[in-house]
Amino acid sequence: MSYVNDVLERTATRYNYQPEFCQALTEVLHSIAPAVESNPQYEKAALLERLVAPEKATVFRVPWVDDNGKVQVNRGYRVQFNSAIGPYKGGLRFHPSVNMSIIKFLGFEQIFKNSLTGLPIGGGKGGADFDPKGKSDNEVMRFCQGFMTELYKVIGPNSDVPAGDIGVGGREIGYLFGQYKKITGRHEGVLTGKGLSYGGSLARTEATGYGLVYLTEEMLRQHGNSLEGKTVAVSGSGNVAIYAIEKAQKLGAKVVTASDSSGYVYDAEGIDLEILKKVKEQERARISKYAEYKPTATFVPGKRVWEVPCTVALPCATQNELNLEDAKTLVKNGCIAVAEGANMPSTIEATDYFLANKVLFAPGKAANAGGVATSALEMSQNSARIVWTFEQVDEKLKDIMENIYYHMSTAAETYHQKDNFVVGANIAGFLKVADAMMAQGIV
Ligand code: NDP
Ligand code: 2IT
Repeated sequence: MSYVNDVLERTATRYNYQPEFCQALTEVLHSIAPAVESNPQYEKAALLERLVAPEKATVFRVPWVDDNGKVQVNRGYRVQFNSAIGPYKGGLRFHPSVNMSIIKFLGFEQIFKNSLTGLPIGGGKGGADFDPKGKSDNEVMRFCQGFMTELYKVIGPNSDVPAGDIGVGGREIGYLFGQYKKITGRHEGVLTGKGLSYGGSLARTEATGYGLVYLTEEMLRQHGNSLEGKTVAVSGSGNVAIYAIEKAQKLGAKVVTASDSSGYVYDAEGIDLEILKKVKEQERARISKYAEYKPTATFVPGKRVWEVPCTVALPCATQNELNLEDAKTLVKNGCIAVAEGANMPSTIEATDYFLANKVLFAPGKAANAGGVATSALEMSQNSARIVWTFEQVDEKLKDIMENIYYHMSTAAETYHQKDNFVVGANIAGFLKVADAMMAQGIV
Protein backbone atom coordinates (compact mmCIF):
# COMPACT_ATOMS: atom_id res chain seq x y z
CA MET A 1 0.00 0.00 0.00
CA SER A 2 1.27 3.51 -0.78
CA TYR A 3 2.45 5.76 2.05
CA VAL A 4 -0.48 8.17 1.54
CA ASN A 5 -3.10 5.42 1.58
CA ASP A 6 -1.52 3.80 4.62
CA VAL A 7 -1.66 7.03 6.65
CA LEU A 8 -5.15 7.78 5.39
CA GLU A 9 -6.45 4.35 6.29
CA ARG A 10 -4.89 4.30 9.74
CA THR A 11 -6.06 7.81 10.59
CA ALA A 12 -9.57 7.31 9.20
CA THR A 13 -9.91 4.04 11.14
CA ARG A 14 -8.74 5.62 14.35
CA TYR A 15 -11.06 8.60 13.97
CA ASN A 16 -14.02 6.89 12.32
CA TYR A 17 -16.29 8.63 14.84
CA GLN A 18 -15.23 12.03 13.39
CA PRO A 19 -16.91 11.95 9.94
CA GLU A 20 -16.25 15.55 8.88
CA PHE A 21 -12.58 15.27 9.82
CA CYS A 22 -12.28 12.00 7.87
CA GLN A 23 -13.97 13.60 4.86
CA ALA A 24 -11.49 16.50 4.78
CA LEU A 25 -8.61 14.10 5.35
CA THR A 26 -9.71 11.87 2.45
CA GLU A 27 -10.06 14.76 0.01
CA VAL A 28 -6.71 16.31 0.88
CA LEU A 29 -4.65 13.11 1.08
CA HIS A 30 -6.03 11.72 -2.18
CA SER A 31 -5.22 15.00 -3.93
CA ILE A 32 -1.65 15.33 -2.67
CA ALA A 33 -0.65 11.73 -3.39
CA PRO A 34 1.38 12.56 -6.53
CA ALA A 35 3.31 15.28 -4.69
CA VAL A 36 4.04 12.95 -1.79
CA GLU A 37 5.16 10.15 -4.08
CA SER A 38 7.68 12.39 -5.81
CA ASN A 39 9.18 13.36 -2.42
CA PRO A 40 10.23 10.10 -0.70
CA GLN A 41 12.00 12.05 2.06
CA TYR A 42 8.55 12.90 3.50
CA GLU A 43 7.91 9.30 4.48
CA LYS A 44 11.24 9.00 6.31
CA ALA A 45 10.33 12.10 8.29
CA ALA A 46 6.81 10.75 9.03
CA LEU A 47 5.59 14.02 7.60
CA LEU A 48 2.02 12.91 6.91
CA GLU A 49 1.60 11.27 10.33
CA ARG A 50 2.59 14.60 11.84
CA LEU A 51 0.46 16.64 9.43
CA VAL A 52 -2.78 14.81 10.30
CA ALA A 53 -2.28 15.19 14.06
CA PRO A 54 -3.05 18.56 15.67
CA GLU A 55 -0.06 19.98 17.52
CA LYS A 56 -2.39 20.66 20.43
CA ALA A 57 -6.14 20.52 21.10
CA THR A 58 -7.81 22.18 24.07
CA VAL A 59 -11.34 21.38 25.29
CA PHE A 60 -12.91 23.39 28.08
CA ARG A 61 -16.07 23.97 30.05
CA VAL A 62 -17.91 27.28 29.64
CA PRO A 63 -20.44 27.95 32.41
CA TRP A 64 -22.56 31.10 32.14
CA VAL A 65 -25.80 32.48 33.56
CA ASP A 66 -28.78 33.14 31.26
CA ASP A 67 -31.27 36.00 31.59
CA ASN A 68 -33.52 33.86 33.80
CA GLY A 69 -30.71 33.29 36.27
CA LYS A 70 -30.28 29.67 35.15
CA VAL A 71 -26.75 28.28 34.88
CA GLN A 72 -25.90 26.99 31.40
CA VAL A 73 -22.87 24.90 30.50
CA ASN A 74 -21.33 24.73 27.04
CA ARG A 75 -18.20 23.14 25.66
CA GLY A 76 -15.38 25.18 24.12
CA TYR A 77 -12.63 24.05 21.73
CA ARG A 78 -9.38 25.32 20.23
CA VAL A 79 -7.46 23.04 17.90
CA GLN A 80 -3.94 24.30 17.11
CA PHE A 81 -3.26 22.20 14.07
CA ASN A 82 -0.06 23.32 12.42
CA SER A 83 2.36 26.21 13.07
CA ALA A 84 5.03 25.35 10.48
CA ILE A 85 4.60 28.54 8.46
CA GLY A 86 3.29 30.96 11.09
CA PRO A 87 1.21 31.40 14.24
CA TYR A 88 -2.04 29.41 14.35
CA LYS A 89 -4.78 31.37 12.59
CA GLY A 90 -8.41 30.50 12.08
CA GLY A 91 -11.92 31.32 13.18
CA LEU A 92 -14.20 30.48 16.07
CA ARG A 93 -17.57 28.88 15.34
CA PHE A 94 -20.53 29.14 17.72
CA HIS A 95 -23.19 26.67 16.57
CA PRO A 96 -25.02 23.84 18.38
CA SER A 97 -23.51 21.28 15.95
CA VAL A 98 -19.92 22.09 16.97
CA ASN A 99 -17.88 19.09 18.14
CA MET A 100 -14.31 17.84 17.83
CA SER A 101 -14.93 16.39 14.35
CA ILE A 102 -16.10 19.72 12.96
CA ILE A 103 -13.35 21.76 14.60
CA LYS A 104 -10.69 19.31 13.39
CA PHE A 105 -11.99 19.33 9.81
CA LEU A 106 -12.00 23.12 9.81
CA GLY A 107 -8.55 23.32 11.41
CA PHE A 108 -7.09 20.83 8.96
CA GLU A 109 -8.50 22.70 5.94
CA GLN A 110 -7.21 25.95 7.41
CA ILE A 111 -3.57 24.75 7.20
CA PHE A 112 -3.68 24.56 3.39
CA LYS A 113 -5.92 27.59 2.94
CA ASN A 114 -3.60 29.77 4.99
CA SER A 115 -0.61 28.47 3.08
CA LEU A 116 -2.32 29.34 -0.23
CA THR A 117 -2.71 32.99 0.81
CA GLY A 118 1.09 33.32 0.61
CA LEU A 119 1.09 34.94 4.06
CA PRO A 120 2.86 33.61 7.19
CA ILE A 121 -0.05 32.00 9.04
CA GLY A 122 -0.44 28.46 10.41
CA GLY A 123 -3.71 26.57 10.79
CA GLY A 124 -6.12 26.47 13.74
CA LYS A 125 -9.82 26.57 14.54
CA GLY A 126 -12.05 26.75 17.59
CA GLY A 127 -15.54 27.34 18.81
CA ALA A 128 -18.31 26.14 21.04
CA ASP A 129 -21.63 24.29 20.89
CA PHE A 130 -23.30 27.54 21.99
CA ASP A 131 -26.24 28.74 19.90
CA PRO A 132 -26.34 32.54 19.64
CA LYS A 133 -29.78 32.36 17.97
CA GLY A 134 -32.51 33.76 20.17
CA LYS A 135 -30.05 34.87 22.87
CA SER A 136 -30.05 38.43 24.19
CA ASP A 137 -26.97 40.64 23.73
CA ASN A 138 -26.26 40.27 27.44
CA GLU A 139 -26.39 36.48 27.23
CA VAL A 140 -24.03 36.51 24.25
CA MET A 141 -21.71 38.83 26.19
CA ARG A 142 -21.67 36.62 29.28
CA PHE A 143 -21.03 33.54 27.17
CA CYS A 144 -18.16 35.26 25.31
CA GLN A 145 -16.64 36.35 28.62
CA GLY A 146 -16.81 32.82 30.00
CA PHE A 147 -15.36 31.41 26.77
CA MET A 148 -12.43 33.85 26.76
CA THR A 149 -11.71 33.22 30.43
CA GLU A 150 -10.39 29.81 29.32
CA LEU A 151 -9.32 30.60 25.74
CA TYR A 152 -6.91 33.41 26.74
CA LYS A 153 -4.59 30.80 28.28
CA VAL A 154 -3.73 29.32 24.89
CA ILE A 155 -3.77 32.30 22.46
CA GLY A 156 -1.57 35.33 21.82
CA PRO A 157 -0.71 37.80 19.03
CA ASN A 158 2.40 35.80 18.07
CA SER A 159 1.13 32.30 18.82
CA ASP A 160 -2.56 31.90 17.97
CA VAL A 161 -4.94 34.55 16.61
CA PRO A 162 -8.64 33.54 16.39
CA ALA A 163 -11.32 35.34 14.35
CA GLY A 164 -14.98 34.85 13.39
CA ASP A 165 -16.82 32.03 11.62
CA ILE A 166 -20.44 30.83 11.78
CA GLY A 167 -22.18 32.54 14.71
CA VAL A 168 -19.18 34.73 15.51
CA GLY A 169 -19.22 38.22 13.95
CA GLY A 170 -18.36 41.74 15.02
CA ARG A 171 -20.50 41.65 18.16
CA GLU A 172 -18.91 38.47 19.50
CA ILE A 173 -15.34 39.51 18.60
CA GLY A 174 -15.93 42.76 20.53
CA TYR A 175 -17.01 40.93 23.70
CA LEU A 176 -14.19 38.40 23.36
CA PHE A 177 -11.61 41.13 22.89
CA GLY A 178 -12.91 43.12 25.86
CA GLN A 179 -12.56 40.13 28.15
CA TYR A 180 -9.06 39.26 26.84
CA LYS A 181 -7.93 42.82 27.54
CA LYS A 182 -9.49 42.81 30.98
CA ILE A 183 -7.80 39.55 31.99
CA THR A 184 -4.36 40.20 30.51
CA GLY A 185 -4.18 43.99 30.62
CA ARG A 186 -2.90 43.98 27.04
CA HIS A 187 -4.39 45.76 24.02
CA GLU A 188 -2.84 43.71 21.24
CA GLY A 189 -3.74 41.99 17.97
CA VAL A 190 -4.89 38.73 19.49
CA LEU A 191 -8.13 38.52 17.50
CA THR A 192 -9.02 39.67 13.99
CA GLY A 193 -12.34 40.91 12.71
CA LYS A 194 -12.21 43.59 15.40
CA GLY A 195 -14.28 46.77 15.18
CA LEU A 196 -12.70 49.69 13.33
CA SER A 197 -12.50 51.80 16.49
CA TYR A 198 -10.26 49.33 18.37
CA GLY A 199 -7.82 47.85 15.88
CA GLY A 200 -9.93 46.24 13.16
CA SER A 201 -9.06 46.43 9.47
CA LEU A 202 -11.18 48.12 6.86
CA ALA A 203 -12.58 45.56 4.38
CA ARG A 204 -12.26 42.58 6.75
CA THR A 205 -16.07 42.38 7.01
CA GLU A 206 -16.39 42.24 3.23
CA ALA A 207 -13.24 40.20 2.57
CA THR A 208 -14.46 36.60 2.37
CA GLY A 209 -17.38 37.37 0.07
CA TYR A 210 -15.46 39.87 -2.07
CA GLY A 211 -12.48 37.50 -2.28
CA LEU A 212 -14.75 34.65 -3.36
CA VAL A 213 -16.08 36.74 -6.22
CA TYR A 214 -12.61 38.02 -7.24
CA LEU A 215 -11.42 34.43 -7.54
CA THR A 216 -14.57 33.36 -9.38
CA GLU A 217 -14.19 36.22 -11.86
CA GLU A 218 -10.52 35.35 -12.44
CA MET A 219 -11.39 31.68 -12.99
CA LEU A 220 -14.08 32.65 -15.52
CA ARG A 221 -11.81 35.23 -17.21
CA GLN A 222 -9.09 32.62 -17.74
CA HIS A 223 -11.74 30.56 -19.53
CA GLY A 224 -12.93 33.40 -21.76
CA ASN A 225 -15.95 34.25 -19.65
CA SER A 226 -17.09 36.60 -16.85
CA LEU A 227 -19.79 37.17 -14.25
CA GLU A 228 -21.35 39.99 -16.26
CA GLY A 229 -24.97 39.16 -17.05
CA LYS A 230 -24.83 35.72 -15.36
CA THR A 231 -27.56 34.35 -13.11
CA VAL A 232 -26.02 33.38 -9.77
CA ALA A 233 -27.39 31.22 -6.94
CA VAL A 234 -26.01 31.98 -3.48
CA SER A 235 -26.80 29.90 -0.38
CA GLY A 236 -26.62 31.31 3.14
CA SER A 237 -27.33 34.87 4.22
CA GLY A 238 -24.57 35.49 6.74
CA ASN A 239 -21.31 37.37 6.47
CA VAL A 240 -19.89 35.46 3.50
CA ALA A 241 -23.13 35.30 1.49
CA ILE A 242 -24.02 38.98 1.90
CA TYR A 243 -20.69 40.32 0.65
CA ALA A 244 -20.47 37.74 -2.12
CA ILE A 245 -23.85 38.97 -3.35
CA GLU A 246 -22.68 42.60 -3.08
CA LYS A 247 -19.54 42.05 -5.18
CA ALA A 248 -21.22 39.75 -7.71
CA GLN A 249 -23.85 42.41 -8.31
CA LYS A 250 -21.12 45.06 -8.72
CA LEU A 251 -19.59 42.89 -11.45
CA GLY A 252 -22.91 42.75 -13.29
CA ALA A 253 -24.29 39.39 -12.15
CA LYS A 254 -27.89 38.81 -11.16
CA VAL A 255 -28.07 36.98 -7.84
CA VAL A 256 -31.50 35.40 -7.44
CA THR A 257 -31.30 33.49 -4.13
CA ALA A 258 -30.30 33.68 -0.47
CA SER A 259 -31.06 31.17 2.29
CA ASP A 260 -30.73 30.11 5.90
CA SER A 261 -31.42 26.87 7.74
CA SER A 262 -35.19 27.45 7.43
CA GLY A 263 -35.29 27.59 3.59
CA TYR A 264 -34.51 29.98 0.75
CA VAL A 265 -35.85 33.05 -0.99
CA TYR A 266 -36.03 33.36 -4.78
CA ASP A 267 -36.16 36.84 -6.19
CA ALA A 268 -36.40 36.95 -10.00
CA GLU A 269 -35.60 40.68 -9.93
CA GLY A 270 -32.34 40.00 -8.13
CA ILE A 271 -31.73 40.09 -4.38
CA ASP A 272 -32.21 43.56 -2.86
CA LEU A 273 -29.13 43.86 -0.64
CA GLU A 274 -30.45 46.69 1.44
CA ILE A 275 -33.39 44.57 2.51
CA LEU A 276 -31.22 41.48 3.04
CA LYS A 277 -28.78 43.41 5.25
CA LYS A 278 -31.66 44.90 7.23
CA VAL A 279 -33.19 41.46 7.85
CA LYS A 280 -29.94 39.69 8.67
CA GLU A 281 -27.45 42.26 10.01
CA GLN A 282 -29.88 44.46 11.93
CA GLU A 283 -32.97 42.45 12.82
CA ARG A 284 -31.16 39.07 13.03
CA ALA A 285 -34.41 37.63 11.64
CA ARG A 286 -35.23 34.55 9.53
CA ILE A 287 -34.87 34.70 5.74
CA SER A 288 -38.67 34.50 5.22
CA LYS A 289 -38.80 38.09 6.45
CA TYR A 290 -37.07 39.12 3.21
CA ALA A 291 -40.08 37.94 1.22
CA GLU A 292 -42.37 39.89 3.54
CA TYR A 293 -40.50 43.11 2.70
CA LYS A 294 -40.05 42.28 -0.99
CA PRO A 295 -43.28 41.29 -2.81
CA THR A 296 -41.46 39.96 -5.94
CA ALA A 297 -39.68 37.34 -3.83
CA THR A 298 -40.99 33.96 -2.77
CA PHE A 299 -39.93 32.05 0.33
CA VAL A 300 -39.49 28.30 -0.17
CA PRO A 301 -39.41 26.60 3.25
CA GLY A 302 -37.17 23.61 4.00
CA LYS A 303 -35.49 23.49 0.57
CA ARG A 304 -32.03 24.30 -0.76
CA VAL A 305 -31.26 26.89 -3.43
CA TRP A 306 -29.68 24.41 -5.87
CA GLU A 307 -33.02 23.64 -7.54
CA VAL A 308 -33.06 27.19 -8.92
CA PRO A 309 -31.55 27.36 -12.45
CA CYS A 310 -28.27 29.32 -12.46
CA THR A 311 -25.03 29.65 -14.42
CA VAL A 312 -22.80 30.15 -11.39
CA ALA A 313 -23.33 28.66 -7.91
CA LEU A 314 -21.76 30.06 -4.74
CA PRO A 315 -22.43 27.87 -1.67
CA CYS A 316 -21.84 30.17 1.33
CA ALA A 317 -23.65 28.49 4.27
CA THR A 318 -22.07 25.37 5.77
CA GLN A 319 -20.41 21.97 5.24
CA ASN A 320 -22.13 19.31 3.11
CA GLU A 321 -24.94 21.62 2.00
CA LEU A 322 -24.55 20.50 -1.63
CA ASN A 323 -24.78 16.77 -2.37
CA LEU A 324 -24.63 14.61 -5.50
CA GLU A 325 -28.33 15.13 -6.32
CA ASP A 326 -27.88 18.89 -6.04
CA ALA A 327 -24.78 18.72 -8.26
CA LYS A 328 -26.74 16.79 -10.92
CA THR A 329 -29.55 19.35 -10.82
CA LEU A 330 -27.10 22.23 -11.18
CA VAL A 331 -25.34 20.65 -14.17
CA LYS A 332 -28.65 19.76 -15.81
CA ASN A 333 -29.75 23.40 -15.44
CA GLY A 334 -26.62 24.71 -17.17
CA CYS A 335 -24.35 25.65 -14.27
CA ILE A 336 -20.77 26.22 -15.56
CA ALA A 337 -18.95 27.29 -12.40
CA VAL A 338 -19.09 26.57 -8.66
CA ALA A 339 -16.96 28.42 -6.11
CA GLU A 340 -17.16 27.55 -2.43
CA GLY A 341 -17.60 30.44 -0.02
CA ALA A 342 -18.27 28.03 2.83
CA ASN A 343 -15.84 25.41 4.11
CA MET A 344 -16.41 22.01 2.47
CA PRO A 345 -20.01 22.77 1.36
CA SER A 346 -19.85 20.15 -1.42
CA THR A 347 -19.75 16.46 -0.54
CA ILE A 348 -16.94 14.43 -2.12
CA GLU A 349 -19.47 12.85 -4.54
CA ALA A 350 -20.76 16.28 -5.61
CA THR A 351 -17.21 17.55 -6.14
CA ASP A 352 -16.32 14.51 -8.26
CA TYR A 353 -19.47 15.01 -10.34
CA PHE A 354 -18.60 18.67 -11.05
CA LEU A 355 -15.06 17.73 -12.07
CA ALA A 356 -16.27 14.88 -14.29
CA ASN A 357 -18.72 17.23 -16.00
CA LYS A 358 -16.15 19.99 -16.65
CA VAL A 359 -17.76 22.47 -14.30
CA LEU A 360 -15.15 25.02 -13.19
CA PHE A 361 -14.91 24.16 -9.50
CA ALA A 362 -13.01 26.30 -6.98
CA PRO A 363 -12.71 24.54 -3.60
CA GLY A 364 -13.28 26.47 -0.37
CA LYS A 365 -9.69 26.48 0.77
CA ALA A 366 -8.85 28.60 -2.28
CA ALA A 367 -12.11 30.41 -2.93
CA ASN A 368 -12.85 31.61 0.61
CA ALA A 369 -9.24 32.37 1.61
CA GLY A 370 -9.82 36.11 1.26
CA GLY A 371 -11.22 36.29 4.79
CA VAL A 372 -8.22 34.84 6.54
CA ALA A 373 -5.85 36.65 4.17
CA THR A 374 -7.39 39.96 5.21
CA SER A 375 -7.16 38.84 8.83
CA ALA A 376 -3.43 38.49 8.25
CA LEU A 377 -3.45 42.02 6.83
CA GLU A 378 -5.20 43.13 10.04
CA MET A 379 -2.38 41.48 12.02
CA SER A 380 0.22 43.37 9.95
CA GLN A 381 -1.51 46.69 10.60
CA ASN A 382 -1.77 45.92 14.33
CA SER A 383 1.93 45.01 14.57
CA ALA A 384 3.02 48.09 12.68
CA ARG A 385 0.41 50.25 14.46
CA ILE A 386 -0.82 51.66 11.18
CA VAL A 387 -4.16 51.80 9.37
CA TRP A 388 -4.59 51.16 5.66
CA THR A 389 -7.49 52.60 3.66
CA PHE A 390 -10.33 50.43 2.38
CA GLU A 391 -8.92 50.73 -1.14
CA GLN A 392 -5.43 49.64 -0.05
CA VAL A 393 -6.74 46.53 1.69
CA ASP A 394 -9.20 45.71 -1.10
CA GLU A 395 -6.46 45.96 -3.71
CA LYS A 396 -4.19 43.60 -1.74
CA LEU A 397 -7.12 41.21 -1.33
CA LYS A 398 -7.77 41.16 -5.08
CA ASP A 399 -4.08 40.52 -5.77
CA ILE A 400 -4.02 37.67 -3.24
CA MET A 401 -7.08 36.00 -4.80
CA GLU A 402 -5.66 36.26 -8.31
CA ASN A 403 -2.39 34.79 -7.05
CA ILE A 404 -4.24 31.91 -5.42
CA TYR A 405 -5.93 31.22 -8.74
CA TYR A 406 -2.56 31.31 -10.48
CA HIS A 407 -0.91 28.95 -7.97
CA MET A 408 -3.72 26.40 -7.92
CA SER A 409 -4.06 26.30 -11.68
CA THR A 410 -0.30 26.05 -12.17
CA ALA A 411 -0.01 23.21 -9.65
CA ALA A 412 -2.90 21.39 -11.36
CA GLU A 413 -1.10 21.63 -14.70
CA THR A 414 2.26 20.60 -13.24
CA TYR A 415 0.64 17.42 -11.95
CA HIS A 416 -1.11 16.79 -15.30
CA GLN A 417 -4.60 17.58 -14.05
CA LYS A 418 -5.36 20.82 -15.86
CA ASP A 419 -8.35 22.69 -14.39
CA ASN A 420 -8.64 20.27 -11.47
CA PHE A 421 -8.43 22.98 -8.83
CA VAL A 422 -9.06 20.54 -5.98
CA VAL A 423 -5.76 18.82 -6.78
CA GLY A 424 -4.11 22.15 -7.59
CA ALA A 425 -5.15 23.93 -4.38
CA ASN A 426 -4.30 21.00 -2.14
CA ILE A 427 -0.88 20.43 -3.67
CA ALA A 428 0.06 24.11 -3.79
CA GLY A 429 -1.02 24.57 -0.17
CA PHE A 430 0.62 21.37 1.01
CA LEU A 431 4.07 21.79 -0.58
CA LYS A 432 4.86 25.02 1.26
CA VAL A 433 3.83 23.53 4.62
CA ALA A 434 5.79 20.33 3.90
CA ASP A 435 8.89 22.33 3.01
CA ALA A 436 8.67 24.31 6.26
CA MET A 437 8.13 21.15 8.32
CA MET A 438 11.11 19.44 6.71
CA ALA A 439 13.33 22.47 7.35
CA GLN A 440 12.38 22.61 11.03
CA GLY A 441 13.27 19.01 11.87
CA ILE A 442 11.27 16.49 13.86
CA VAL A 443 9.13 18.72 16.07
P1 NDP B 1 -22.73 33.35 9.48
O1 NDP B 1 -23.00 32.86 10.84
O2 NDP B 1 -22.61 34.80 9.24
O3 NDP B 1 -23.82 32.79 8.45
C1 NDP B 1 -24.00 31.44 8.30
C2 NDP B 1 -25.12 31.21 7.30
O4 NDP B 1 -25.18 29.82 6.98
C3 NDP B 1 -26.50 31.55 7.86
O5 NDP B 1 -27.31 31.95 6.80
C4 NDP B 1 -26.94 30.22 8.45
O6 NDP B 1 -28.33 30.08 8.59
C5 NDP B 1 -26.41 29.24 7.45
N1 NDP B 1 -26.15 27.98 8.14
C6 NDP B 1 -25.27 27.75 9.14
N2 NDP B 1 -25.31 26.48 9.57
C7 NDP B 1 -26.26 25.90 8.83
C8 NDP B 1 -26.77 24.58 8.78
N3 NDP B 1 -26.29 23.62 9.60
N4 NDP B 1 -27.74 24.33 7.87
C9 NDP B 1 -28.20 25.31 7.03
N5 NDP B 1 -27.74 26.57 7.02
C10 NDP B 1 -26.79 26.85 7.91
O7 NDP B 1 -21.39 32.60 9.01
P2 NDP B 1 -20.39 32.99 7.84
O8 NDP B 1 -21.11 33.64 6.72
O9 NDP B 1 -19.23 33.66 8.45
O10 NDP B 1 -19.88 31.53 7.38
C11 NDP B 1 -20.50 30.78 6.35
C12 NDP B 1 -19.53 29.73 5.83
O11 NDP B 1 -18.34 30.38 5.34
C13 NDP B 1 -19.05 28.72 6.88
O12 NDP B 1 -18.82 27.50 6.24
C14 NDP B 1 -17.70 29.31 7.31
O13 NDP B 1 -16.85 28.32 7.84
C15 NDP B 1 -17.19 29.84 5.98
N6 NDP B 1 -16.16 30.87 6.04
C16 NDP B 1 -16.34 32.02 6.74
C17 NDP B 1 -15.36 33.00 6.73
C18 NDP B 1 -15.54 34.30 7.40
O14 NDP B 1 -14.66 35.15 7.28
N7 NDP B 1 -16.63 34.55 8.11
C19 NDP B 1 -14.10 32.79 6.02
C20 NDP B 1 -14.04 31.58 5.26
C21 NDP B 1 -15.03 30.66 5.29
P3 NDP B 1 -29.00 30.04 10.06
O15 NDP B 1 -28.90 31.45 10.56
O16 NDP B 1 -30.38 29.57 9.86
O17 NDP B 1 -28.16 29.07 10.87
O1 2IT C 1 -12.70 29.68 7.64
C1 2IT C 1 -12.04 30.74 7.69
O2 2IT C 1 -11.07 30.94 6.97
C2 2IT C 1 -12.49 31.78 8.63
N1 2IT C 1 -13.50 31.59 9.30
C3 2IT C 1 -11.70 33.05 8.78
C4 2IT C 1 -10.52 32.83 9.69
C5 2IT C 1 -9.73 34.06 10.05
O3 2IT C 1 -8.79 33.90 10.84
O4 2IT C 1 -10.02 35.16 9.57
